[in-house]
Amino acid sequence: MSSTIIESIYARKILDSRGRWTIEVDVYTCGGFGSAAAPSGASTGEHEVVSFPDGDVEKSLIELEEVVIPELEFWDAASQDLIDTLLKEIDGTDDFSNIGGNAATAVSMACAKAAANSCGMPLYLYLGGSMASYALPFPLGNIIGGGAHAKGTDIQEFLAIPIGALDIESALATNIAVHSRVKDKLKAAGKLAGRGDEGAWVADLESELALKMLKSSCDEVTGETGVDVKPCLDVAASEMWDEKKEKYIFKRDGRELSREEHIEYIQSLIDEYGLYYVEDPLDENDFDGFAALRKDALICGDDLYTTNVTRIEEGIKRGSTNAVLLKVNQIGTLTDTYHAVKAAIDSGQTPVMSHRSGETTDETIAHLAVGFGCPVIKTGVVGGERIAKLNELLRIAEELGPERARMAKPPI
Ligand code: 2PG
Ligand code: MG
Repeated sequence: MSSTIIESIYARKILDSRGRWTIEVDVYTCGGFGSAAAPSGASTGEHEVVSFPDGDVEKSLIELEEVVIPELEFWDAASQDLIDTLLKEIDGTDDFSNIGGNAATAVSMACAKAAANSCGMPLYLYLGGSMASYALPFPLGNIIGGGAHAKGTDIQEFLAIPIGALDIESALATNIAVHSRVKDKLKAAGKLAGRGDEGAWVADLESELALKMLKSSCDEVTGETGVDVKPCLDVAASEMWDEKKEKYIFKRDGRELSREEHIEYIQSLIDEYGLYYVEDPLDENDFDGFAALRKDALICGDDLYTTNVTRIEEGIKRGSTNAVLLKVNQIGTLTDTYHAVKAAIDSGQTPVMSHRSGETTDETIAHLAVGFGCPVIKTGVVGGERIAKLNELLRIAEELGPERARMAKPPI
């Protein structure tokens, strides 16, 4: 019997970094083993698949144990496409509302990991094939966090990307330096209000003042280390958009902006602060609003796309973005995530592999970023569930060796 044939599968609930339950799945094949856990979002997109049926992790577990697992025994873990199709067929809806997107995600990723392990390969190599270039992604790290993740700034994430780093070790060290420089500045200003869901600092500040602090910290660290590190934002603007008022509401700052004023404001932030990357600058249904922003920065769709090929194709057609965020549990399977990456790459968009705000110590996305050829990975700076992915990148670099472990080409 082939070594990738599934012998048994176990599903359990485990805690995520917010202390909420999620699902972990173990897959044993004749010749190997793979385990994966699904993360959870807080600022979830309207078009994402459902994480748990009726929000109930127990219901997902029952579906897994009574329906999915008995079906999958003796399937070939290497036939990812067929397994992912079967998961969708068993669920029978187009948003995984029966078995739950998190259950599907954990099964899908665990099967890939078990197949890779059975073939004696690391996951990135198994996914990428022998022709892949295996460049290391630039880590996009959350430095100040607010929005749906913490009671602080209106804008959800103020991030840094060490785009001048020549190796992954100095890339990680650069983000850490920015993270601690911002802490010093917030402390000195009496504005440090703790740490949020992703290990980012919570700042009792207006969004633009937080951005100023991030920018000056990036500039100082660049000056001291010689590694160019640039400020970035995840506006998560759907959380600010008030449908009735037709305004973007900055609650903490006490500002309300019309759609046109908001577009102008975001463009002015990009220009004034030299932003390298801006995620979800507008509401998740405003494809044309995204298109109005100049593309000399990376303009990335997260809630806009929800890792959904149909939505990505719509954005490409309308000129909405030049970057696509990828989260497996937004769409529920590894195969559909791969199709989303491919749709992005084929149309010249930059694929960005991403964590969720509620994470586990699962390290899979480090392999997905390298194996799928994503030049950027968004996965925080500190905290056990964040460094699980960052440390895996160090291990991958070590395995590739100094000759091959080079950083990706900067997307812009
Ligand atoms: C985001 C993510 C991760 P969440 O908006 O990009 O930072 O947050 O997982 O809460 O959707
Ligand atoms: Mg986002």
